[in-house]
Amino acid sequence: MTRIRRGYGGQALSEYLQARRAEIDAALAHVLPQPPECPDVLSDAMRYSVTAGGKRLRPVLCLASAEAVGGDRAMAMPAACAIELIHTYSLIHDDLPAMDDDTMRRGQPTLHVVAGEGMAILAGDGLLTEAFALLAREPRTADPDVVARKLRVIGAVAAAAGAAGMVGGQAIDLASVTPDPSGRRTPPLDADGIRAMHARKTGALIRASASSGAIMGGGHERAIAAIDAAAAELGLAFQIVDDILDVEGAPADLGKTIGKDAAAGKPTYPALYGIDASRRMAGECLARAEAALAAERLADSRLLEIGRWIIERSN
Ligand code: GRG
Repeated sequence: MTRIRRGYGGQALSEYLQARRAEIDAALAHVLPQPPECPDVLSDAMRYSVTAGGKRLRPVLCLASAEAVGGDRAMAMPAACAIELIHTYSLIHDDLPAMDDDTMRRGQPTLHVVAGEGMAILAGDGLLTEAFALLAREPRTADPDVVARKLRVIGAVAAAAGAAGMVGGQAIDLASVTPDPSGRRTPPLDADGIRAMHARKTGALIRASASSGAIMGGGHERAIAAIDAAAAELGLAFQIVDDILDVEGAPADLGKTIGKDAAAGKPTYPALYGIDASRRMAGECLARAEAALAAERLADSRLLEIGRWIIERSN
């Protein structure tokens, strides 16, 4: 039975998520490049993956962070969309035969299966680049304060998505399971190495989602730092739960193949600590996130409810 919680502002989280996802989907449809500026074939490929589904966790977190600091979520919508474009690019490239070689994602055949590898690579490249064009362009205003916030967000998102963040984490992951062309392998990752790899690969963009929302919402520095710290914990909880779902999840809920981590010999939280301890660790992340938010009187916001959803989700 679905649990209905009447949370912050009297609205259940499920209703809040539904409303935010509808806004995000409408905004995404608007920002995706279209013909004649963009070739039809590329436009179709980008749209296929962006509209294939997905929880929209990162953009929801971005908008909720703007609201948590008392800001206008419309100010954060371009950042929310840009981050979802970057996330979608990362999934497209991660699914390629040269990386995870997955044929299902978000309940649909992966882009390289329907459009070919070359087009999938280009669609990912296009989404990444469009994301930064969008961050630079919107919100359209000459207000120097908003322009300064936009520049700060561009820097934060670039750092989170790039070599020191998601791309770097993916490189560590790839090297840990694949020998290089001369057959050399990197030493297996230990528990600290795995945590650091995930902090880059999935945690950095989740953190940037929340901190960008807080920045665009006009939050003060201590609030931005508290939201950033809480999101770092939520990012780790997200990854732990992702690993658990790869063991125990239902493929129909997840919309992708499960059991691939274990089959590839990847070190995961359940493999290292067992399922029960992994669940406990995810709960501890949420408690630390709550402490970080409470210190700045931000615990009474949607952010903690979103944290609970991250832990309780089935997809
Ligand atoms: C290719 C540069 C590059 C990076 C890829 C994020 C990533 C790095 C790979 C994804 C592989 C993966 C399944 C990681 C586990 C965590 C994760 C990002 C899951 C997918 O995110 P969700 O669950 O997906 O938010 P939806 O579809 O709901 O948006």
